[in-house]
Amino acid sequence: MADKEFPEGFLWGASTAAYQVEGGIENVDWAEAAREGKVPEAGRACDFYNRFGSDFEIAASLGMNAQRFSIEWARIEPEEGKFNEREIEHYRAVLERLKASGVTPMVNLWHFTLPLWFSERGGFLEKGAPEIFARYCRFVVERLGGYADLWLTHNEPIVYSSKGFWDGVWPPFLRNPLQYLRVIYAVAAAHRTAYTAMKTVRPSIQIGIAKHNIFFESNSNPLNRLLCVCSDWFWNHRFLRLIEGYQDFIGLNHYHHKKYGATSRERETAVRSDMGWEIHPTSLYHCLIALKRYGLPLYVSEHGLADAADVHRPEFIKNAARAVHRAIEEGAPVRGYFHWSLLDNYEWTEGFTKRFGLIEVNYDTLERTIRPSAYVYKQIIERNALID
Ligand code: IFM
Repeated sequence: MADKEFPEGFLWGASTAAYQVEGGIENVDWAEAAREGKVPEAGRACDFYNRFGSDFEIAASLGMNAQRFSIEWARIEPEEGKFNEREIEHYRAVLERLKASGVTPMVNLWHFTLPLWFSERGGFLEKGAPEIFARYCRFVVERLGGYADLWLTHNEPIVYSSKGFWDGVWPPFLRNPLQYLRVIYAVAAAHRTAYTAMKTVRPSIQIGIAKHNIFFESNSNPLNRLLCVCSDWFWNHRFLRLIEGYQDFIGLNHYHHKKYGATSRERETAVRSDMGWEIHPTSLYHCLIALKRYGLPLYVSEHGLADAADVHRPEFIKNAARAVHRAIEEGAPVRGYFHWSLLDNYEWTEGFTKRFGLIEVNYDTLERTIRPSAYVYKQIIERNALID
């Protein structure tokens, strides 16, 4: 790899998730919670379900050679055990579209939202959940496995359990430490069962999860050091250990830096996104290096920020490329980078108020406008190299 260049064939893309962009998904736990007034409505979202073709064209005009998207489980299996071939055809069209323009897909099978019939039975805490989830994954791979090599079963399992079972702000709105731990183990079991089922159908596909990891640091105080080590172990590595032997690559979703014992000056001077999250220029690099220990190919499956004014995103993207490049130089087998997100979208409890997109969406007209930062990304992609 020459000085500033990335390896040949490096994947550059963006990520989306079905419920956040597609629109018209009503038979999931989140839609039910919205009807009950507990979370904002997603409604027609970005209408990506109908506009994926033109959105992918914009992505291609920016030079992207990869896209990560998710399949909505409730579309494929609207009732338990009853599969909807028409929706399979929809996702086949999505994959055909990518294939026609030579774009590599990364397909995610579950991104937070559960079919209502499954959540009403207890979701992943239901006995038999691993088999139910694996049956769905297997069905999709039977039908669509020939279109993609890279598959994710789950997105951010620890975030899912923390928000839904500890903080109680996402469905099923519980605050129960025991259930919180149980669901983590249950989701890991579901992944293992799905992995085996998917590999049986198509041994050649590569399967991983998208793991949300945080860069933890501490000052020299021994208590803070201990907190840092424990947080790192539990948040970043416990789940990956639970699925060891059942993953062919690791997807890293990265957004946060946490320093135990940060000074008030450090806290006050930190640059923050519209979510109030600190923008740390090297945290991505540290998280990638920490994943070297697994000896698996790595993809940055999400990395981005809410920045409606697009003031921080250009430098954020340049720093992301620097972080990935440095990690590769130091031996981390990073194969691709997917920015979160391709489009502005539904940001869960924040509704449509936070803007993560390389492409701005006008929610009244659904018009798309490419943000200036997307052209910075385009330069990096076209040169397959750092730009300064
Ligand atoms: O929007 C989310 C996404 O669904 C999962 N990862 C983090 C993003 C930003 O919060």
